[in-house]
Amino acid sequence: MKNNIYISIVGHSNTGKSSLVNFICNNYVTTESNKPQTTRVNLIHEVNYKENKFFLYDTPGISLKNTDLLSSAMKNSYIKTLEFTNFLIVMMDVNSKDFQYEQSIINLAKDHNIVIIIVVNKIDLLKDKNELIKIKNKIQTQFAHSIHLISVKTKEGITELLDMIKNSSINSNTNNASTEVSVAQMKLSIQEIIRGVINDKAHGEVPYDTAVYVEKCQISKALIKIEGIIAVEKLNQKKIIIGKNGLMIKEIGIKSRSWLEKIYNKKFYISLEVVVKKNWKNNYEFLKEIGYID
Ligand SMILES: Nc1nc2c(ncn2[C@@H]2O[C@H](COP(=O)(O)OP(=O)(O)OP(=O)(O)O)[C@@H](O)[C@H]2O)c(=O)[nH]1
Ligand SMILES: [Mg+2]
Repeated sequence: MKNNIYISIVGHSNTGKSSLVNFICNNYVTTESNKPQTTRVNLIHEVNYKENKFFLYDTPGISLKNTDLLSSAMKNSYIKTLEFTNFLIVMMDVNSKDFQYEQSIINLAKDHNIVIIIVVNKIDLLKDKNELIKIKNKIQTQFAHSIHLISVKTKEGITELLDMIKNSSINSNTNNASTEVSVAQMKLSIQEIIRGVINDKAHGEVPYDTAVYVEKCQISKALIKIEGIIAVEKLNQKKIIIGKNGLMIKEIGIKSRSWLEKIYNKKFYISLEVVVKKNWKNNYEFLKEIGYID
């Protein structure tokens, strides 16, 4: 029987959490970009790894820049995963200097039965490899947990990390959460995948001002039918997303369909409508509907 292992990945924005999850899933399942605050909601990904089933939770990282309701909901959303996760990957990058936020996460996790692993990403950025040992020693003075150095870019250290999780999972309690990825979770993932495609295509403030809401999701054996809304803040953003003669929105639909079909291994039918929804980031009801707030 397969062992179900829950792994939650937390840490500052831009440290590479989604990149790591992407790499592990070997799919384009999470939104990745240079813009911080890309991930807005906890997203679950299911992967088989050497006789185990890993449930990976990609969580939003904090960035102190924004003060809207959406940002404050994002700031704490990782806490929900502490209830049932077996492993907590606290992600930082080689240039991290202040560990206060990471310490506060670990303090919260202490009350739960969770194995904590500090993962330092982006070691490829170091020109002098002798620096690695110094960095590891410095971080080790701050934390009593094991520290793993990785680079998602060059793939260094990732197999070792996954093997370590697999090997130490034998004694962990793995029966806390449901083993089914729910329709609600699936809707969230679909929303974020479509948002990822928009991020790739649009620039400037459009990605941050855009939300995707799956209004209807009909699942049958071979087909998933999606009716979605793309909400933006301003009329000119709506025009950008629709594009000249509707070309952009068409491309967004095609690209999203191709990712989704690859990930879920089913046919997708997607219809998208763009609406201007002013100040949606502070609209409690809308954030709730979209799944950004419980
Ligand atoms: N050089 C280098 N860049 C990386 C590495 N891993 C990720 N990145 C880059 O770091 C940036 C942020 O990566 P994300 O995976 O979106 O970061 P995140 O932690 O999910 O960010 P939030 O969702 O905002 O919390 C992207 O531009 C990645 O390409 C790495 O190993 N080396
Ligand atoms: Mg992310």
